[in-house]
Amino acid sequence: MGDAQLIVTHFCIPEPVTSVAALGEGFINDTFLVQTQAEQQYILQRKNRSVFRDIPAMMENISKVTRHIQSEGGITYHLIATREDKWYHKDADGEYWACFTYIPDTITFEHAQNMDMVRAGGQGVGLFNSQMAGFNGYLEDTLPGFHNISYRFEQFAGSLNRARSRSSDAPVSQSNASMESNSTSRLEEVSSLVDEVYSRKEQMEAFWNLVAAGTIPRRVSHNDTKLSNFLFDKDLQVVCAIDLDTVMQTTVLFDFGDAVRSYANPFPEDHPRVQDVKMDVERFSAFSQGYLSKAAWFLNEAEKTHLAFSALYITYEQFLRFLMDYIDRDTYYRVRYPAHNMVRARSQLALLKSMEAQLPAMQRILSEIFKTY
Ligand code: GN1
Ligand code: MG
Repeated sequence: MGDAQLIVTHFCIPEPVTSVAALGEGFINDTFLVQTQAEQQYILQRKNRSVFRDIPAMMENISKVTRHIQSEGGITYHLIATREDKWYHKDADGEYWACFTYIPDTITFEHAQNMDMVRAGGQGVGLFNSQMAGFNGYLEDTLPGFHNISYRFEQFAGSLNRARSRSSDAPVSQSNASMESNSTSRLEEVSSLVDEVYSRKEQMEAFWNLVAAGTIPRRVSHNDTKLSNFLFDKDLQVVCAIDLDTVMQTTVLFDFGDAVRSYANPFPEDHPRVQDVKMDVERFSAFSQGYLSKAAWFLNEAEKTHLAFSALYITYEQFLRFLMDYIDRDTYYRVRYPAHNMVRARSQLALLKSMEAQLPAMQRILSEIFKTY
């Protein structure tokens, strides 16, 4: 905390700062709320260096996107420059920090409370995609392969190999032996989940190939549109997208799909009772209505055709990533208890299975909505 108090002085905040306090529990970054003598508050964030390998490029992307939204008359946060006129401050430990305005009178949620909020969420994601549809600048690919499933398969194979070699190369020393047995049992424990990953491999690669070939066009997308990355007002209307760390030129289908993963499930992404977890068609319908009310105008035929499947793709990818991190002994996502990543993986798999069973219904709902445009 002392750190953050000192760091904040590097940014050109016009009002005198009165306090800097930790805020929320992000999976990736560390976030602080900065209060000042005036009403305006700010967010100070230590960006995660092991996730984001090129933070200056990431901040440049964020600055382009926020300026574009402002030029469209939309609401977004404003980046605060440092005294050296940069969008980030690099501290003595090599850690990167960024600062931006806090948008007042807003709330975030972990999951949707009711159907109106689901529809509003759809409008929010659609609005972000639509505001950026006319952007003709260039964004850096700051997380190469982020939603590229072929890349995730390579990572996954690496993680399985590491876990296997940890057990076969097990050194004899007592302390190491107990560590190894722990990782072997993690892999054994999830062997049926590993099979679930591979049984869908070709299908998922086929979708990615459409993106790689440009059949599904590249556009500016948020790439992390879960519910908690949007601000709501007191009437439960979406104010704007936040957490723009992952903005890149991929496909808006990833934004639609990731949001469906989060809005259409009545439970949080780590809900442990998998029998409760499902893709609720009513929620899917409300979300899609909201999304398409803002985004239908710019989607091409290929995007419309593959919209429903994008939800399966992203849910599958998330299942794979949580499972991989469990096998890797929790090196990426912050966990609250030892089995957390496995619980998350199982929960996402249950959601995926529910989507698979309802894919024809999802497609019917979307075609009905398209008819109204
Ligand atoms: C991470 O940063 P945060 O917590 O909004 C992750 C997303 C996952 C999400 C799952 C850069 O998002 O890809 O979908 O957790 N972000 C990164 O909750 O890996
Ligand atoms: Mg976030």
